Amino acid sequence: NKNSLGLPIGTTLDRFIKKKQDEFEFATGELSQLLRDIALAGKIINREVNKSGLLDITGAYGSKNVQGEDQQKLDVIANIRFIRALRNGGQVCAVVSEEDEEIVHLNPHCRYIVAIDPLDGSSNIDVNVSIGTIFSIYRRTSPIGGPVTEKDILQPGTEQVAAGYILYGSSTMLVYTTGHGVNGFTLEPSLGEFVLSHTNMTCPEDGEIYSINEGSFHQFDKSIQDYTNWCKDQGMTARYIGSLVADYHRNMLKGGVYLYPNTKKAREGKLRLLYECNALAFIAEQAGGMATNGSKRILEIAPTTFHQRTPFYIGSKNMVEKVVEFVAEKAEA
Ligand code: P6P
Repeated sequence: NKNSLGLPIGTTLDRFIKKKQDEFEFATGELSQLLRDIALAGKIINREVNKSGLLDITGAYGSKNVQGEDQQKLDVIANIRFIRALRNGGQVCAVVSEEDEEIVHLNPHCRYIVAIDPLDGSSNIDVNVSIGTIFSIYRRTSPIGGPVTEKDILQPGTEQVAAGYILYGSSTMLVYTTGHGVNGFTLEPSLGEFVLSHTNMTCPEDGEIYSINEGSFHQFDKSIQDYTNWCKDQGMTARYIGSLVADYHRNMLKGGVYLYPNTKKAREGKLRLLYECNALAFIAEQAGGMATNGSKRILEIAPTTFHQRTPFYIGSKNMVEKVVEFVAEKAEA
């Protein structure tokens, strides 16, 4: 089936981007080039991920990232590769990354900001479970040529010009949106090309899958405990891979809801607003789904710090609305 651009399944990412550029006047093609740069880095990481068991690049790197988590070697390699690809691609003025406490300044004469989690779910690498890259793209608000400011970085999710993820799973997929729907590309390894495989992706309004770490049940607010029990009473299916991109992608395709609530241990939740939640929230909404922190649309949260966390409920619209119902009841109670 063809998507709204009349491009058949199997079209390469390059041709798709070129066609979109013609269709949506992507200005000077800078964003197109940036998307290509990200896809290139994704192919390189894919190669590393697929060999990680053989090249002794699994296991902890001996250093800790800003989150205080042991950095897996592949985390560090992915961060280096993505930042190098963005630097060489020549479209990006600054990057905020899960792996770097401070902003990485690239070319001050460029207009795009990238927020990225180079390799999310890296604790899954050693046990060969799917992992993912998550990215958001913004236009800077400060004048080109000048220094990149905190204000450039701390933009709400509504200001994203593009967002996407790469899922290194049973196949490697790039899924992204520029605000005109969501399309999925599967890597054809023998060609080294991402080819269009999922056009105009939509998230079913309802579903039977709920994804939450029930090991933390006793740390949840009562409203989330009640919601989790309600899911069981409905006979829903529990699926939790423990890798955000993989859990999100399955729920978007099949219908479902992913919850990472605030807990006694993670008072603000665990997931990061700038380079995890905003990108998936943009994609979810473009696919007809929904993403909230329990009381507010994720995309409308005004960021105050680079690495801030947020409670995160995302997926099928009607299911997320049900979570909000339970959370709101708590608020009224
Ligand atoms: P927990 C992986 O570390 C991650 O950031 C996400 O990919 C995943 O959904 C979540 O944390 C899992 O966290 O606390 O359930 O192990």
